[in-house]
Amino acid sequence: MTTYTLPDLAYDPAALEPHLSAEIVALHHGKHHATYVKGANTALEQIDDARTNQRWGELAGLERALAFNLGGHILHSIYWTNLAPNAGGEPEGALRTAIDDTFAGFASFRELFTQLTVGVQGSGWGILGWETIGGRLVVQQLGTHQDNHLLGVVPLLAIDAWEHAYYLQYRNLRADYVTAIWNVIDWADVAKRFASATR
Ligand code: MN3
Repeated sequence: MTTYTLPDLAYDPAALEPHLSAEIVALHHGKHHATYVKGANTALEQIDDARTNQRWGELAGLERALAFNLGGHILHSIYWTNLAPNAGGEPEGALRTAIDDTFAGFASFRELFTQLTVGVQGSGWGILGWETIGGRLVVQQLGTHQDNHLLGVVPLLAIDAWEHAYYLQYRNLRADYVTAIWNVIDWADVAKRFASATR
């Protein structure tokens, strides 16, 4: 059975300052993300155990736990690699063209994605993804890690809007966090994911 492990950060926790504090990055990665990794492994073990012992009544709850925890692991794995020191700016190449075509330009996309992420009700995520059936870019506003998820969408850019992602630095001002995060988005990583999704 696959055992998930917490991926290392590709940068020092302080590397995203001043946009994201070292304390937030260290806690968010080392505690929050790690908890989802553990939860995903536990849910898989428990589903296996339920199968072995035919405890079918547990399945609905275990599937919910798997979707939440594995969703959390996947999203955070993307989030950390979507961010980088000395990043920001604007996408280029085929990704830029697709964003321009789909959202009437980068500035228009940026406004949409900002409003979408700031406007998450409670805990959730803002996502730019590739919808594989229609072959188009879509944005998604996820509740927790999986509610509202559009099936078949490959996430390209995933921004965490849970309070733990910003509260220690930005308090209640989620909009200030989302505004700051544009300075550390690594468009080369997003473009790499786009190329892979559309290949
Ligand atoms: Mn988080």
